[in-house]
Amino acid sequence: MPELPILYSFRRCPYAIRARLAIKVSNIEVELREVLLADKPKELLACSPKGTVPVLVLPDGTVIDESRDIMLWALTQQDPQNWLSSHFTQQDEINRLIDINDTEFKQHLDHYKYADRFPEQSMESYRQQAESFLRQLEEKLTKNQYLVANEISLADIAILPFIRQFASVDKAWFYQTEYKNLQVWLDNLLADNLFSEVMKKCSRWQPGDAVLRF
Ligand SMILES: N[C@@H](CCC(=O)N[C@@H](CS)C(=O)NCC(=O)O)C(=O)O
Repeated sequence: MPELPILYSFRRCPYAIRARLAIKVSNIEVELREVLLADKPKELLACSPKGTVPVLVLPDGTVIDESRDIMLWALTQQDPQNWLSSHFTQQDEINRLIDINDTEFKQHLDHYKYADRFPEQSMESYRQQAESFLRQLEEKLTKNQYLVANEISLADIAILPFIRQFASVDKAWFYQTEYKNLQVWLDNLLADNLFSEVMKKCSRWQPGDAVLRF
């Protein structure tokens, strides 16, 4: 039996969710190791001392410890739904959107979600700052069904878990906003079986456990 790549993951982490989505759609089998962020296994830290998830360890020992790189690794090998291959000409726009998501928007999201830890400003003020990204996405979705085209691209998948997290902070607020296309986009992507598959619960990995194929 060939050795599988190992994916250290945390179920609810948005970065890990996007990595799992790309791995799952690529049909590449990996061993899934669910970790607790508060008690990371030494095996994970030995491969990637920065201690974030997701981390993918290939059978040849190569370590990929950034979620975007894991997505690209998976889709470069197998891309049956053309998340990468249909969108080469939109690469700059895709990267730009993911960059904004991972920097500015992620910061506003954290402030909004954990507003009690950042009392310098109100929750509403953090939410308003995050809205500038929502407006950009909404504008994109008035032109196409997905962010850069009428088919899913890497941008949709990389950004989806963060918008999901944002919407969950106050669902009633999110679903009464004018971001109607964004609401439909989110609902459609979350309703896909692929999303349910990558969100299945699994117990925390311990050394010596049987391999959990994902
Ligand atoms: N740039 C990294 C960020 C990953 C990240 O920050 N993951 C969080 C969990 S959502 C983490 O592992 N934080 C470390 C901790 O909480 O100890 C990536 O894209 O993979």
